[in-house]
Amino acid sequence: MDIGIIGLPQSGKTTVFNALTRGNADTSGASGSATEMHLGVVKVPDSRLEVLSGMYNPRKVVPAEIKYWDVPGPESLAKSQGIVGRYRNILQSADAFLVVIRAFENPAVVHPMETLDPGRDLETMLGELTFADLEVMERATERLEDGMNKAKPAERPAMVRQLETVKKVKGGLEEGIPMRVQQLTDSEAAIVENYQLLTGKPVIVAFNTDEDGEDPSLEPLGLDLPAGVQLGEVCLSAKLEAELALMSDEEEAEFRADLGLDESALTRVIRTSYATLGLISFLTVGPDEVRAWSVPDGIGAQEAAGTIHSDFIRGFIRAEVIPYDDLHRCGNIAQGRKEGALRSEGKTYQVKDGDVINFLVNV
Ligand SMILES: Nc1nc2c(ncn2[C@@H]2O[C@H](COP(=O)(O)OP(=O)(O)OP(=O)(O)O)[C@@H](O)[C@H]2O)c(=O)[nH]1
Ligand SMILES: [Mg+2]
Repeated sequence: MDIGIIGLPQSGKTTVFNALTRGNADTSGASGSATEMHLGVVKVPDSRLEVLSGMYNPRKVVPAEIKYWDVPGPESLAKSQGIVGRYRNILQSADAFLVVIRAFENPAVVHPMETLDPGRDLETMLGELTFADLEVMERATERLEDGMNKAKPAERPAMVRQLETVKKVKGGLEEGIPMRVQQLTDSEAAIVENYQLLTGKPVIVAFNTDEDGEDPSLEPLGLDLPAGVQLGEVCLSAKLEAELALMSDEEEAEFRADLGLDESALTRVIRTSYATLGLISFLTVGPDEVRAWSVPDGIGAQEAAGTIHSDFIRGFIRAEVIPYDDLHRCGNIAQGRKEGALRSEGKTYQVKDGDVINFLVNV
């Protein structure tokens, strides 16, 4: 999963990136720092893996991973030039956006819109995503209309369907409705998928707060969001978290205890990301590896097998499933089987978070 960190200039994107990835990327604003893209891979903390590793002594333990990208926006983002060109190209391959919203006071850091106003900044960023998509749909409309004039009769019906879909989505965007909450049929959705629209991607709002003072939240901002739009939200004091992330584990634990911060920002951001994207983890165990796999909630067993290896879809026979808690209690799979906690499930079984699964496949 790839999450693009975006936000207004100087909102703290790189600091958030450092906090999440234990990184040390430059935030001084010195030459070049704001144009450099940073990539960081984060292992998703999962205490179940540690317990299972104690039970199985595997050669390796493989947590799920999230890739965070710190995507520097153009200076002009707050001055209505928008998300265009290379910046857009990078953003369209992310799976979701973490939108950093400045909520910290710091007179030394200039706000591009002068005053501190999280609601306005969030609306600006959401608006930029919508504008960027609108532009894509406008260009697509022109191209399709142009192409229709030159098309052979046999090609026309497909182009008409495409054009109708593009115009429908464009109409929605003009009303400020993100693509992901527009009512589209499956075939319409398949057509717009080709355009990799930014408003098709889930958004997690990260309020970058001061260490003290009250945490902001979405509700009291009273945003006028279109029906059905759900935003994930999380607060973090990025500067502090970035400093903690560079300490040794012991030192960090000590500081957190002193500051009364129990969970790291990373844990909270990841939990919010999973909830917002509707992701769960299933687990596989064995002497070679104990591993977590992230999949969409509601996925069927056969499709889940395909995340391990694409051949497993065709060769799927059945899945042996035991919930993590049961396996932990029973001590091993054989005992789980004896106690009836291990179930044999077919293709359409809906995988649950924490299922420990052994796929029986014919490949
Ligand atoms: N007080 C305080 N300052 C912060 C916080 N987060 C970031 N800053 C400061 O704000 C400035 C900008 O932070 P960056 O992380 O570079 O912001 P950015 O969004 O990556 O900036 P650009 O990439 O230049 O757009 C730096 O001087 C940070 O130290 C915070 O939580 N509290
Ligand atoms: Mg930056």
